[in-house]
Amino acid sequence: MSTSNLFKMTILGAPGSGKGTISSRIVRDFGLKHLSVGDLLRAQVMRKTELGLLAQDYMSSGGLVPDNIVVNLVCGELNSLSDVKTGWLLDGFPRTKPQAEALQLQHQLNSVVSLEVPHAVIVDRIKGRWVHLPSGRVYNTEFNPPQKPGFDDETGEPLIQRPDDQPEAVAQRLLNYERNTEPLIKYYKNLGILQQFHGTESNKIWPFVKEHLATCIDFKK
Ligand code: G5P
Ligand code: MG
Repeated sequence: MSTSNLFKMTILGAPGSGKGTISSRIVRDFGLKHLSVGDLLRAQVMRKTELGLLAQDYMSSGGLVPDNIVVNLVCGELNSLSDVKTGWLLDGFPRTKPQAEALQLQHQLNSVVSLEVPHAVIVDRIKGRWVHLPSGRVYNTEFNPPQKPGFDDETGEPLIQRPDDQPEAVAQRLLNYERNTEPLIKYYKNLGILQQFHGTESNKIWPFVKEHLATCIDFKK
């Protein structure tokens, strides 16, 4: 299939707004290929690649990795995708207007979903987050706890808390989001492809996201 027939979307939202949680449901119900930029970066950090060593300090302090590095990483991944049948879903990219413009030059998105969750709700959630680093699977001690506390359901491997989930880094990440989000939202509003979903619980937001995507993803492909 030529890439122009693929459904191309991104999910935006503050740190902890539920991008990963909603993405896993989109993958389950619509079969899109999921690319989480945070997961891609964490994999590079874990493997101690040149890019990982460069990104590490920005990430652990809650800062943004420079645009050119992230754009090259994402566009490289998108251009090397194979066996994608329906389309792809970016999670956490773009985060700045220059990233959005660089993406637009190579790939025109069909839909941009933005999760609008109050920051006070987010701060509480992040305290209880545990992740399985190799797969990116995310748990929460209250919302979706693992079957055995501290261990991944599928592999039985230990879960960790992300270094950037420390309160100071979370505050920095939320601040960055505030700073960058307005021009980004405006950019996609002007393109006419933005859909915003407000709420405090992923389970209540999800049916609306699903309904929206069902109207725009062509299952006949
Ligand atoms: P990431 O990894 O993309 P963030 O900060 O954008 O990190 P994050 O933290 O991964 O986003 P999320 O995916 O939006 O959050 O949220 P989630 O993991 O699904 O949910 C958060 C927690 O809440 C989980 O424990 C989940 O189980 C729980 N939860 C979900 N819904 C509910 C609910 O309804 N109720 C309750 N109680 N709990 C719920 O990026 C990391 C870093 O990488 C760099 C940056 O340094 C960034 O900080 N980076 C980039 N840098 C530059 N440009 C880019 N484009 C970059 N992308 C990443
Ligand atoms: Mg995430």
